[in-house]
Amino acid sequence: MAEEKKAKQKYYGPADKRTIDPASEAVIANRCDDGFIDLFARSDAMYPRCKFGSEGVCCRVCAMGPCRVQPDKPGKDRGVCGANVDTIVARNFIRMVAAGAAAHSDHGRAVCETLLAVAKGHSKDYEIKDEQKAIKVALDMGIEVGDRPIVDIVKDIAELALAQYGQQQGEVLYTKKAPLKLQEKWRELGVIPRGIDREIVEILHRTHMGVDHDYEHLLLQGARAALGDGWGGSMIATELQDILFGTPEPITCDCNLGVLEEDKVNIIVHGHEPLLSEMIVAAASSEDMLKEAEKVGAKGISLSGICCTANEILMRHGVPPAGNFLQQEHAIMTGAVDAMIVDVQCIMPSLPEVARCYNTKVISTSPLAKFPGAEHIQFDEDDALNIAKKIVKKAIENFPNRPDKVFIPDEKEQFIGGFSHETINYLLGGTFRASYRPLNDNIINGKIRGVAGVVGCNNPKDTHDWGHTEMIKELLKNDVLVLVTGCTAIAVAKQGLCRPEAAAKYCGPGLAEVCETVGIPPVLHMGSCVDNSRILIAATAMVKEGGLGDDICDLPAAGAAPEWMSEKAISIGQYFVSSGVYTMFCTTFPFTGSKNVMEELTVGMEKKYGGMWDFEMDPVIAAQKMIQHIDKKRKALGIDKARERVLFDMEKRREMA
Ligand code: CUV
Ligand code: SF4
Repeated sequence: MAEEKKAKQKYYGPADKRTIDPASEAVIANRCDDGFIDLFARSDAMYPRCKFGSEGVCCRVCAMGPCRVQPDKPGKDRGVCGANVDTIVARNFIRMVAAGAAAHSDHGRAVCETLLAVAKGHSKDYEIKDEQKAIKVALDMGIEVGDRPIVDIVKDIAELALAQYGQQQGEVLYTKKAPLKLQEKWRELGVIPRGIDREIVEILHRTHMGVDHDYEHLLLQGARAALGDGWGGSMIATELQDILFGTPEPITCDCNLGVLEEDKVNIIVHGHEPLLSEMIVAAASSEDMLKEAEKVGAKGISLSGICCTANEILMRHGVPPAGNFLQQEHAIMTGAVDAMIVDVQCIMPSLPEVARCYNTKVISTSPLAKFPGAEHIQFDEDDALNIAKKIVKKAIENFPNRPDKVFIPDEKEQFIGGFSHETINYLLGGTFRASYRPLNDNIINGKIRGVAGVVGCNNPKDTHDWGHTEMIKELLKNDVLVLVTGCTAIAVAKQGLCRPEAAAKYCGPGLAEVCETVGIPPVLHMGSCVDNSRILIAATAMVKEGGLGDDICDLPAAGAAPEWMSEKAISIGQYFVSSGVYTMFCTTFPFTGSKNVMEELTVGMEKKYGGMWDFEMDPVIAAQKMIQHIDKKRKALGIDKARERVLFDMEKRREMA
């Protein structure tokens, strides 16, 4: 093991383990040695990692560089153009925001276009599944409802949502959903996004050689583009997907590689946009496809997912996730996958090569994304079901080509997913008087200490899933209710934390009591990465319910991404911070090379937005810092005493027992 990794190993997890997931561990042990190098080995091969890159002080914005700047070495403390570390780190930071916001927002755009086509009667295979949600969204957007036909309302929604992308002036519509006090802060700072695309483009302009060099000014633009993601592109994606595919409700499901079935055609969808995966769900359960499967000797078709597309179809159909980000190769390495269907984001280009050893077909589908070695069948919303069937048929035809060595691990774990903002509201308050009151009351009386949103990816520098699990267990033990999305959600669902029984096993007494009374797990799976917007809405609902201050930054709440890797995570982190959330990142933080930028991301941003970034390698210490922040907020609200009383009462009860 490289020296650098050795030095950091205690923060990355148990040194002898690649993963804490027994399913992945078994697959790795059993893997084909046919000349490909698995992702953990590839990660190790990258040590020592470039120190300049790791700290964010390498600039390759223009061809006078690359400039690797060393602030303490006179003569080397600036790039050729004179840019110092502050400028370079801030530029690198907001370029990550731009890429992340672009990815989420493009996802939202595709949803708008499909919804518009449905309203115009073009995309015959989709329908408006949730009319109630459509009406709610219309009201939010200020679109007239009256007794207009639903398709007309939906057409207006789709058009207005699409217009948010190209809007040049004014304010992105959904920012008006935020607490008033927060909107005021944003307005004063000039960070309300004018249009979703415009802010992303402006980042690229401002970070071009020789434009904006003031790190604080650059970071403000980063915040503006990130808000255009969280309260723009991502929120549009979530809200319009609910109209198109239904608002999620709690649903019980299995997850992990054990969901693959040896005697069935196994199809995995991997990527992000549910437009395709929804149709694959329909195609895979259609009569004609099942007949085709029978013809090749299969006992049916088994569909599962990887990454956020898994979360999308889990939330709405109970299709099981086969794994999270770091399991994409492992799924293929079982030899049991007949086709992996991919669209965009978080898909490793290694897949076709791994797939060759196991006769798996990798099929790319997005007009944006091709993978050397994969077959490309382009998806088209206007002929969605036919194309989905064509793709499913490819998987069926591949079933007889299974390799000799098929190895499906036994592990699968049951969990509950599907906690949209709407269902949390109903679960807590009841169908007739949906409300966050009981949640707020339980926070005020101290049974629940606070709420944490833990989200994000896996990173092979870490022992797979270890950071998520350690952090969340620490939070639960301290009575913090946890909301999860993305690969975190799949990680801890596999660990058994997303089932009601976890309350008694892992939670402090207060949180356990509340979860048991309501019948919910202590970790609520809220969906995919774009569904982090559901967390913003839930936080706003808590503020509006009353008793916990009048802004998101007053809430005893925190956010985290313990095993992050993608640029989307930086965009998410920034819109959380700019919305007032204390946001903790672990594993790595490639901005530490500038003291001033680090100061601005923490102290500076807390002054501006009430939320701040923090970075801590150790996930347990990170959790403790989140708890400290929650306690600080409880104290400011004057509800810290209530909690002491609760603890005292528990102690008394124990004494009596
Ligand atoms: Ni969009 S962004 S690895 S799939 S959470 Fe998973 Fe989530 Fe990160 Fe990617
Ligand atoms: Fe170097 Fe400046 Fe060009 Fe960056 S923009 S590569 S610091 S000369």
